[in-house]
Amino acid sequence: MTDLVNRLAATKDKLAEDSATKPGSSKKDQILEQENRTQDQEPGHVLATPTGVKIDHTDDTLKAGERGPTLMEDFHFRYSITQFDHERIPERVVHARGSGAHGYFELFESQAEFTSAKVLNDTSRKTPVFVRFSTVQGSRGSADTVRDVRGFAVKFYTDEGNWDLVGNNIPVFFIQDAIKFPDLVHSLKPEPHNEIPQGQTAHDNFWDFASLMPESTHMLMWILSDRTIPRSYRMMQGFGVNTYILINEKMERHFVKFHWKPVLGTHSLVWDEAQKLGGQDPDYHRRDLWEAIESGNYPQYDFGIQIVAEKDEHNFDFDLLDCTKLIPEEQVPVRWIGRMTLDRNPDNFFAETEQVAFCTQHVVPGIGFSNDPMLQGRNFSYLDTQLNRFNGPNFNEVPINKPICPFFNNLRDGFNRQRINKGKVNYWPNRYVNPRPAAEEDHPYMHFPEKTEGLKTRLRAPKFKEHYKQATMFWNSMSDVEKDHLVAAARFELGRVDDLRIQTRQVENFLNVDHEFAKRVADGLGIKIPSEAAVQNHGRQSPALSQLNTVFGSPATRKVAFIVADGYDSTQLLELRGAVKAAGAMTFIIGPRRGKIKSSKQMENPEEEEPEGTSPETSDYGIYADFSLFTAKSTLFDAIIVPGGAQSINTLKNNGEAFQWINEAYKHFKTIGAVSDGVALLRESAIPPSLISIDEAITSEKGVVTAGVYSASKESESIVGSAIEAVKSV
Ligand code: HDD
Repeated sequence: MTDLVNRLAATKDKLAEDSATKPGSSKKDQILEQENRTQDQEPGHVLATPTGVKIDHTDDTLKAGERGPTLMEDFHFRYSITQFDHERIPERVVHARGSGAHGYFELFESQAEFTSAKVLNDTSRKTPVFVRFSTVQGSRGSADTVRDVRGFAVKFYTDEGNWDLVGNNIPVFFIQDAIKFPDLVHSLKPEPHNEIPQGQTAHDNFWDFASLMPESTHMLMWILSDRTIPRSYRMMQGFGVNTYILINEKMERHFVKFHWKPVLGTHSLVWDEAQKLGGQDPDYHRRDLWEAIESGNYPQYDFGIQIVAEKDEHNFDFDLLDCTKLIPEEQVPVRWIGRMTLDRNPDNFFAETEQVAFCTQHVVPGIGFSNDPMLQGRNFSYLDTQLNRFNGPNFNEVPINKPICPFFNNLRDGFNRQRINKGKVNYWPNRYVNPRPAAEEDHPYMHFPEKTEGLKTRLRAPKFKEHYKQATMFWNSMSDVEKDHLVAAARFELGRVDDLRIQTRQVENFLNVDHEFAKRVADGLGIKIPSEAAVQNHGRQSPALSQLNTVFGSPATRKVAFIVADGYDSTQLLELRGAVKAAGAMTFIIGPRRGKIKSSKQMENPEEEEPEGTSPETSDYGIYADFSLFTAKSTLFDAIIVPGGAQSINTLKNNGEAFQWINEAYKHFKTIGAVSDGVALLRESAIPPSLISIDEAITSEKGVVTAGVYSASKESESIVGSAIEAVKSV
């Protein structure tokens, strides 16, 4: 890892130099620029119809007299309404709710040994990418923070064609064979009779199906873990899930699993927080991604591969073709070989994020498919679904989907064809020998010439039939707090199931994972289970599965809220805020109202005018609140800090919202800092008094940091420590 960081630093300058000439975001931009990208907001444009006819009046329809009927002749009106009536395309049948970003991929270590794909063997390239993160269950307008799998789909615009890596933030899947996908999705979507519930799997149909499908057990453990309530799209892992293959120049094959790992670490919300955020800010993840990129805090993910040589294919106690299983990292380490940076927000949500069309079958020479029956089925489904979404096969011509490399073929026409093919022939062979089939030096796509034979059958291979060992390994690998969360999630999900038969069957399935787990879930549901375990826990663990083994200790991009009212101590606020900012966190001022909050200095000398030109960043007269205690809640922040100032604290003591902020932040394991009089406010909150010291700075286990006596620098260090704690506590 350190190696990777060093190499990153070394290549950073080089990449900056190269970006003007090498393929990179700029290349995709140039192509998009040539397409129909318009700067609608630039001054000087004249209103016109889609046929280019200028229009001088757009506020009234054309009528026969002031009070007369509207005339069919009004083509401007008809174009306006027709376009509007047709604005929507069908939302995705799953993963309808999503957010996208542009960026680039850099490779640090050539993988030529395994693959002929230039994107994975030429370290001088900087490949443009577009990423779409999503939830699965909810519709396009559903909330971001629901308990759900997150999609992590990446389109690489390589010089050898587009490569789509369509993954999730969980490395395994519910089912083993694509033929079960429609059943799975029907079961998890809102129920068919009343379209309830939205954005949740906590309902009878999902658990009915899941409890009848033991192969889903491993995935269910992940679903019930904190993975399904990520803190941010910037703080979640990504996995290709299916086993793919890499093919090298010698036409040798290796099996491969793809990984993404966020540089900021893998972090989650707590359930109560996630539920509240669903109402307080349904766009929580979308906004977080957008704002991070706008403020230059570009999300980054390391890219890794797990490689299995063909000769080792059968050396595992699971089948490599079974996507309900992962390859434990302790068995086959992940080789971290590159990094993706997301550095640009889309200009237009519909044109880019909505119209981006991912297909697992979009691979480039050197990358191929294993016989994983899910992957094979997906290769059919994604093209089919895009045909439905785009009303035909020309979706690859939409700017966001268009390859950046030149390409020619005899595919023609169809709805909304953009390309104007010149020339007399549209078939092969033809008298112009054009476009000719690629020669070897053109590096064409070669399907791996795998020998296959067998009887036609609907049977599954023997190792596919074992469903519990890895579910047990997942449970064993969780820390105590993660186990608590998992049990609570199971109690919640199954607790929303009305049919006792379903609850019972699912708990009986959990008995195959671990007796203690099943018992704890059963206790929460009031279900009896055998006192003895039917199946012995094998005790195996994979430490890489626990989120406690992720990156901690960096407050970078974390959101810290300062709560103040008129009469706050500006010296304390400015020092603390400066220290928190310097540590890389983002700071926000929260007051009883928006607008200017006056400092104690200004309150004491109300007549004294603030000198002209004083920066709001440094003013000791007052500060502007970004939110009021009413318009935002502690759920939106990672840590809160209460500076002193007698009058400010007295006002806050009479404000119920202020206590809600503090109490909820405490309940959600967030860091809470207070200095001088601020400590008195905490004393009246629900935080146990034993965690609050009025004398000196302490950092308690629960992340409450207080300093009753404020002396600059010493305490601000502790408070910055508290911001760092904020990262640790979520
Ligand atoms: Fe899928 C969308 C990920 C199994 C059929 N899937 C979709 C998206 C992601 C995944 C991230 C959203 C892409 C975007 O942002 O536009 N899907 C997965 C993973 C799977 C998986 C990781 C398990 C290995 N999917 C899967 C199966 C099938 C599909 C087995 C069908 C046989 N998936 C689709 C789809 C979607 C889709 C219906 C809906 C919209 C779209 O494709 O473009 O075709």
